[in-house]
Amino acid sequence: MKIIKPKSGEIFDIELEESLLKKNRELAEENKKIFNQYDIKAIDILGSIGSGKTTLMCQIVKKLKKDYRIGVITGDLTTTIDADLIKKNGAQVIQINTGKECHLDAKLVSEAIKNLPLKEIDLLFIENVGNLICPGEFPLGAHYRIVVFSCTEGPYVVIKHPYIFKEANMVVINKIDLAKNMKVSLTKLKRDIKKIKPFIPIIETVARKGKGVEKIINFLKNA
Ligand SMILES: Nc1nc2c(ncn2[C@@H]2O[C@H](COP(=O)(O)OP(=O)(O)O)[C@@H](O)[C@H]2O)c(=O)[nH]1
Ligand SMILES: [Mg+2]
Repeated sequence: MKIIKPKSGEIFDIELEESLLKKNRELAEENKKIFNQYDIKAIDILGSIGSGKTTLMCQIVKKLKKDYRIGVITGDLTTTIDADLIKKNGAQVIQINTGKECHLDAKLVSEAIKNLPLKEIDLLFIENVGNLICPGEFPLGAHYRIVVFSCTEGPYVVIKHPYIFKEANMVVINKIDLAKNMKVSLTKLKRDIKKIKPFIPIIETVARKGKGVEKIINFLKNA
């Protein structure tokens, strides 16, 4: 089959993109310095729309809030649905509405952290806009990156998005309660992930019921 792949210089905005990515990386480093200065552990949560990021966040906040002061930055195009849900569970939340942008960037996060009481936060979660492609190239300054995908995204979600998995520190396979219905093999999905990143921790969850959330928490406590 004929496959068209652009060569270097054949994509219109390549130069613009390179300087933009460089600037973003610099700002991400600035953000990380601020997190370190305030002794905050920052964790990026990435995944498609509906994969279960917010549900997981709520479960994690519920379980950790007695021991840690938690901040959350939620990215969404226009709504505050996720922010409202997470706030109810007991975290300090800042919403970023990106409008038409399909991902957060380090500049937006640097604005958000100006509005958080950093001295009163131990753990900061950053839920990105639902997307498995664009956020990959935009580090935000977090120390760890968790990629969440769900069984309802079908059997090819990993092999179709290799780059996002390369940059991850942990992968969560959510909605395993629906794996059989979706005719998705967890063994195959895990094999696909290990081919991209052999030693990455993989945690299976049913976020809606809190199943598997303890394992994520243990990883974070030991990270
Ligand atoms: N069956 C099932 N549904 C889930 C699970 N986790 C989340 N959901 C549902 O999936 C939908 C999208 O979840 P949400 O956390 O908003 O996804 P996000 O867009 O990644 O933040 C909601 O209706 C959740 O209740 C799960 O483990 N199993
Ligand atoms: Mg969400």
